[in-house]
Amino acid sequence: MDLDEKARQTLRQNDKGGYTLPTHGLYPYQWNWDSVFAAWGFATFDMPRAWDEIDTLLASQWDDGMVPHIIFHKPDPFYFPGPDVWSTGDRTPATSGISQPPVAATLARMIWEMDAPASQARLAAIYPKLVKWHRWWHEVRCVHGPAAIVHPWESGRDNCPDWDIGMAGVDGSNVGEYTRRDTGHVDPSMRPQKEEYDRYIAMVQFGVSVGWDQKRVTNEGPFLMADPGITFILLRAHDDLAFIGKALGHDTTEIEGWARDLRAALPEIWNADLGAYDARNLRTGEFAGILGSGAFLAYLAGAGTPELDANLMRVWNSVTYGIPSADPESPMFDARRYWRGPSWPFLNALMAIGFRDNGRPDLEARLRSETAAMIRKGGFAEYLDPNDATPCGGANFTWTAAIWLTWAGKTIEENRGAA
Ligand code: 2M8
Repeated sequence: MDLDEKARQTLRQNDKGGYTLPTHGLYPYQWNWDSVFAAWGFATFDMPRAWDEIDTLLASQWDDGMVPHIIFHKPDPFYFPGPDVWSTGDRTPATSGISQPPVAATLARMIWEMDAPASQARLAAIYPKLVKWHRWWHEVRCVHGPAAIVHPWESGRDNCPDWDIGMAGVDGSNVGEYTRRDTGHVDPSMRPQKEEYDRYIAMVQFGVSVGWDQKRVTNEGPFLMADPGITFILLRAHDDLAFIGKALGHDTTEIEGWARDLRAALPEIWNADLGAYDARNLRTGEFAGILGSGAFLAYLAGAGTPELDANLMRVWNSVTYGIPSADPESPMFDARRYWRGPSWPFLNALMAIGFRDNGRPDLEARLRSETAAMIRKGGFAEYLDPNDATPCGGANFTWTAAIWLTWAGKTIEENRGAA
C-alpha cells in the first residue's frame, strides 16, 4: 500500500466519529493540538470531516474561553491521569484543566485556503470561539508579556529540558500513590521519569485545590514559565486570526492589539548568552539556558535573527533527520526520550512554514525532504530518533500521518483544492 493510502487509513482507524485519537492505547482521548493536525490531514481527502474535528474540539471550550488540552469523551482506565484526577467540575464530556498550543487559527486558515469559498461558513462558525480562546491567552496567560504555561503539559513539549528549572521548584513528594499507564504502552526509556511524573501530578492537584480558577493557577501555582514555543505559535495565530476576521468582515482591532503586545514582549525571552530565545522561569527571572524547538518556532512568527539562524544551522547540521527538539551538544540531550531530543514531524512542519513564509524556501525544502525520508524509514511514529529515524513512542500516530498527507509527502501548495 502506498504511504498516502496508509496515512489516510491511519487517520480513519484513529477516528472515533467527530474526534480523532492521537493513537490507540497510549492516548485514548481527544488532545487539543493533535486534533487540529488531524483536521489538516482530513482536509486532504474529507473536508467536512476536517471541520467536524475542530468543531468537536471547540465544543468543549470553557466559559472563561480556555480550550482544554484533553477532552475525555469516553472513560478509559488505561490512561493516567484521567478525569477523576483532573476533577474540573461538572462537564460533559469531562476535560483536563490546562490548555495546549493554539495552532487552531493558523491551521484553520490553511484548511480554508485549500477549499475557499466552499469552507467559508464552517470558518465563520468557529471564528467567535477562536477569538474568545485567544482573548483568554492574552488576559490569563500573557499577563507577564510572553505566553506562560502553568504545567509542562500545557506547552505540548512535555518533558523538554526547557522546563527543568521550573520543575525543580515543584514539590512532588506528597502526591500519594498512583499507577502510571504510559509506561505500560511504550518503552519506559522513551518516557518521562517518575520524579517528573510526581511533579506533574502535584501541579494538577494545585489546580484542583483552587477549583481551576485559571487566574489563580497562573498567579499562585507552583510552576509558571514563559514558553517561547507557545509565544511564537500564538503570535502567528493572532496574525492568522486577524486575517480570517478581516476576510469575514469583522473589526480585528482587538486581535491586532494582542499581537502587538505579544511581539513587544519578545525581548523578555531573548537570552543574549545563548544567542537565542529561551524559556524563562517567571517566578525568578532565570533562563533555562537550552536551545531547542521552542526557539526555532520563532520563524513561524517572523521573529528570526541572524544569531538564531547560526544556532539553528549548527543544531540542524548535527543530525540527519529534521530539527531535533533539543540541542545535541547539550548534556540534557537524549535522542529517544520524548521531548528531550527526538525529531517530531509535525513540529518540523510548523518550523518549515516559518521558513517558507520568511523567504527561505530552500530551508523549507530541505526540512521537508529530511522529514519525508525519516517517515519513509521509521513510519508514522509519534516521534523519531533524529540520527537514524528509529521510530519512538506510539505507532500509527495521527499527527505524523496527517503531516505526511499535508506537507511531508506533498507541498502545501500541491494540496490546494485536493479534497
Ligand atoms: C503528549 O502529552 C500527554 C499529556 O498531555 C502525555 O504524555 O500523556 C505530548 O506529546 C503532547 O504534546 C501531545 O498532545 C499528547 C498526545 O499526542 O502526548
